[in-house]
Amino acid sequence: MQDCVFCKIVKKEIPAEIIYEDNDIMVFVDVKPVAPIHLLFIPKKHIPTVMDLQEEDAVLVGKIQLVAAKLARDYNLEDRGYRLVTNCKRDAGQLVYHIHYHFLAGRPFQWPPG
Ligand code: D5M
Repeated sequence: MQDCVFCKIVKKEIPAEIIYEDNDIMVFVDVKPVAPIHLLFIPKKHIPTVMDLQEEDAVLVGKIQLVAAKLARDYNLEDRGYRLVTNCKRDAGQLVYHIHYHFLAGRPFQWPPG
């Protein structure tokens, strides 16, 4: 999508600190980190929100979960763990309308979130 900042990162039109990339997904460092490790997992395909996911995207979403767990091991988070969250639309605070999962780690997180 032409005006989507994350599509521009996928196309390498704007820079990002890319941590992982394959045919379907990309992982890069969030520019406004709220944790010592704050990565964004995105599908390369432009999908505005998780409510726009189709049946055919099930494998894609599962893959994001699996790559997150793999990267967690790479970051030696076996003991401490991590949080993987997605904000869907206004009340959740979604600012970028291209699905992204925040991977947060390196400090304890509260529940429920604010
Ligand atoms: O979170 C959107 C997130 O996207 C927010 O944490 C900042 C991040 N962001 C925005 N632009 C960029 C670029 N260009 N690189 C890296 N990270 C970026 P939301 O869940 O929509 O509120």
